[in-house]
Amino acid sequence: MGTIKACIFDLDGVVVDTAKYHYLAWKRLANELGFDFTHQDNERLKGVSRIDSLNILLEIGGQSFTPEEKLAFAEKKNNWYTQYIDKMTPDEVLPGVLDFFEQLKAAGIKMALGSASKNAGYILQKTNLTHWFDVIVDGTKTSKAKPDPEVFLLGAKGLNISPSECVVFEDAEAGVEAAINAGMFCVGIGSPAILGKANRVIPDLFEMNLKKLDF
Ligand code: B16
Ligand code: MG
Repeated sequence: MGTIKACIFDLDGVVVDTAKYHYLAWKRLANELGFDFTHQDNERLKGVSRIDSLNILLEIGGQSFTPEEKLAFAEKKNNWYTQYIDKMTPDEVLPGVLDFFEQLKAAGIKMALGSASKNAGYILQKTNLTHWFDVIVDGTKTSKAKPDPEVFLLGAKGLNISPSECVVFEDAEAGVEAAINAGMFCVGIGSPAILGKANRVIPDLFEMNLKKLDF
């Protein structure tokens, strides 16, 4: 591809590992409803919105509730989840992230966040990452969930950079599809078996640097 002018980062699974806190909070809800929720089940929730995650969880437990009851469960889970976020520190930024961010800043490459999470602003604040981003698009600003490209297109628009000049870093299958649907180059973070639709797959941002960005 041509010159890259911007990098757009997913949050959970790319910059920080909040999936473990989502897991603990969803598991607590499942247990309260009388069924188990495994790590394998949790894989299905990565990159998926809060309410869609709840629907998957209830499907796993074989239970159904009214929309009002579901909203109350989602809120309950979020309260438990944010109690974990309250305790987060800058030490929880994943390996290689800050080095790569520094390189991007020095090279004048713009940076945006493209996350499904409504808690993204709070997580960035707790981990001291807010200042790195020129634009922050999170679950409070989008109306369509990944794999819809909305979150990443809003990021490019906010940066005033064409989608074809953006690279997205994503750990979830739905997120990779969203990036490709946005017409962006996508680097998958994690396993090639799950992220096969990405243009490239690496295990973590520790494996990324400015030179490798020359796709
Ligand atoms: P919240 P990302 C996503 O974040 C998580 O991967 C997903 O598990 C979660 O359900 C979703 O955010 C919504 O999060 O309940 O905090 O609004 O990977 O898009 O940064
Ligand atoms: Mg993610």
